[in-house]
Amino acid sequence: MSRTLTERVHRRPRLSRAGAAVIGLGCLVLLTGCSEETTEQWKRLGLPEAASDRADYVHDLWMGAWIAAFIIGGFTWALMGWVSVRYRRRREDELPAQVRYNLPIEVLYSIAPVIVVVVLFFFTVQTQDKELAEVSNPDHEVVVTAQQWSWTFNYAKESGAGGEDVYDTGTPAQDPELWLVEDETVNFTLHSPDVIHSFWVPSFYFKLDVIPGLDHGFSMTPTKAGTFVGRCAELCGQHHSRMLFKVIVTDRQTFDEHMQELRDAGQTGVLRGGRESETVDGLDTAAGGGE
Ligand SMILES: [Cu+2]
Repeated sequence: MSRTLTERVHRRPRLSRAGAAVIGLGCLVLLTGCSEETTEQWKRLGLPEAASDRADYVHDLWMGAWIAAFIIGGFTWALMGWVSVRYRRRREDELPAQVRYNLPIEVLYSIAPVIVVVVLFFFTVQTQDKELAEVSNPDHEVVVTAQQWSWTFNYAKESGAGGEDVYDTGTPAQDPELWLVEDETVNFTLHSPDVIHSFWVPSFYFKLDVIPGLDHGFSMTPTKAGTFVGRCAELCGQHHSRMLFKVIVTDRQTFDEHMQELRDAGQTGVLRGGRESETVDGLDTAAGGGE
């Protein structure tokens, strides 16, 4: 003898008290763990606080993509929910009408994703063009060398005594610092002597691969003073995770003082990372290979 739907519903186990307590506790932890900073980050749907003049473009693309995803997702879930309720099996011994090959629905299924991709592609290309717009006469020229497994920064407009670059370099044990001036334009050229790395400062909302044999770059203006985290975003070898650097955005005078410190320390000339890729200070391991 078959059971009725009502009987089955009544036999379902209810949410246990222990289960409810765990969920309640989880919600409490989540809510109390939200500092103002975290709340603000939630409002940006996970983006960090912006520190570059180009950040707005990516912010808008990011938010737009999520809004589109929520609308499409909400519509799809609502449709699935409605269909499940509206066309559910109402009686144990009766199957709902089984329909297949609905041409208009098939066409909709095929065209809708293409439209979504085309719209996202259009806005992505627009954003990319604005992001990569070069500044013709930047205040700073920085050649960024990514080498296994650290970074070298050549300040090409800060001539030392011999008219050469001023540079700073790091090791996996000591993160190098990239100094910039707030509200002054900078043009980055990215260079790699070994494998593909990726130059990423999350607060700038920008990331660009550093490819051997291809010295390309981008321009931007830091808009917020402070210290920011930079890292390599391309798995580039054994110590990839230690390819960190600090970005220090400051005022012009402090920047000039720092450049003088580098000159005084003898850090002038062009350094493109070849030397560092042969020796890795601070690591108890033979260096040179990234495979
Ligand atoms: Cu790397």
